Amino acid sequence: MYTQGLDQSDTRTPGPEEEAQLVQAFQARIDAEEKIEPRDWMPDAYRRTLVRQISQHAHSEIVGMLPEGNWITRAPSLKRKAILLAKVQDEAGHGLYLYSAAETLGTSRQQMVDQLLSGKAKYSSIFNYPTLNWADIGAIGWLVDGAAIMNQIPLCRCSYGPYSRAMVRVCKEESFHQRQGYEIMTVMARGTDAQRRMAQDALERWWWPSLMMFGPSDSDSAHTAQSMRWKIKRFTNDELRQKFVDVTVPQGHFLGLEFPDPELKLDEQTGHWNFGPIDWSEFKQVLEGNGPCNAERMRARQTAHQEGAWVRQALLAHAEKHEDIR
Ligand code: BYC
Repeated sequence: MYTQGLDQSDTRTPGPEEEAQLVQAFQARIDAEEKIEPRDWMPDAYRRTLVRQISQHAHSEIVGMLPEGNWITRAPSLKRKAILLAKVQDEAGHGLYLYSAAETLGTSRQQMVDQLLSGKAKYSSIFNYPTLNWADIGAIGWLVDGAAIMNQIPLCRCSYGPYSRAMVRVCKEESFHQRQGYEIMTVMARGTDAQRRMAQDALERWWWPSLMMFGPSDSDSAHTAQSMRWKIKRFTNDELRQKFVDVTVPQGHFLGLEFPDPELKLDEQTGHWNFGPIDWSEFKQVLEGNGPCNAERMRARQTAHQEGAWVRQALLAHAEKHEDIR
């Protein structure tokens, strides 16, 4: 649907004066809160930024299926299994809407997947941590999907139309995911001593990596300033991280859980929860491929891609046959 007519766009290169006018008119549209659509003129850097962010987002959804998929066969009841299965399928759907949104910018799915499989493209740091027990599934839903919603609700107002529209449905589903995670944590925190300890342990392991999901601090963020001007991002990384902490800490305390941060303290004057320093060296290590599960995640995606080759071939053959009949 999204790629219709993309091949008809104006490919002529404008001269410097015309380009300056185009850039000015483009920024005026952004400032007026107009949506930019696939066939509209846009600066190359805007297109590149979107392809980078949307494709990384899509890869994160797909790789994000792995840590949770690990628990589908071991969920503690049939009901939990059905819920987890539906959640993991939702993540696949999110990946597909996002790849489609990125394709409207002129990059093929094949190119994006190749970049992921060759290790050139990033995906969210959070999915390089292991899911050791069932409480981790609760912690992922509560914290990881909670952080994802905080980051993604503003993306529903992103200046690029296809991305912003894809995010509306994604956010609705993420909100269900967050609630199912918090519900698992609630049951465990109110269960036996052993279950309570599992919930506490999962919070301790997932808390800091969840804060890292929002990206480097604003002073180190390469892309935030320009992405804010283009209204791709509506808040900075630090602003969203703080919002997440403010919403999540009372939820944890309500369950009687303790956060692994001795510096966590409510500032009565601002109403914000102050928190201790993030270990950015750990974040850097994970981004460089040295997190606990980076190699395992990449291997799993490469194997899935190889083993799915026959499905892609069969679908293409079917589509060609269908074309011949028409
Ligand atoms: N992990 O200048 P910055 C989900 C990179 S899926 C890895 O601040 P930007 C879910 C960044 O890409 C959640 N890399 O960048 C799925 C950049 O590197 P490059 C995924 C990170 O783009 C299944 C460099 O660091 N959500 O929720 O302005 C189950 C400098 O950063 C990370 C999205 O993708 C990271 N955490 O801001 C459950 C949301 N952080 O590209 C849940 C869409 C930063 O120059 N993306 N980097 O090589 C965004 O909102 C923004 O891209 C970010 C980063 C806030 C993530």
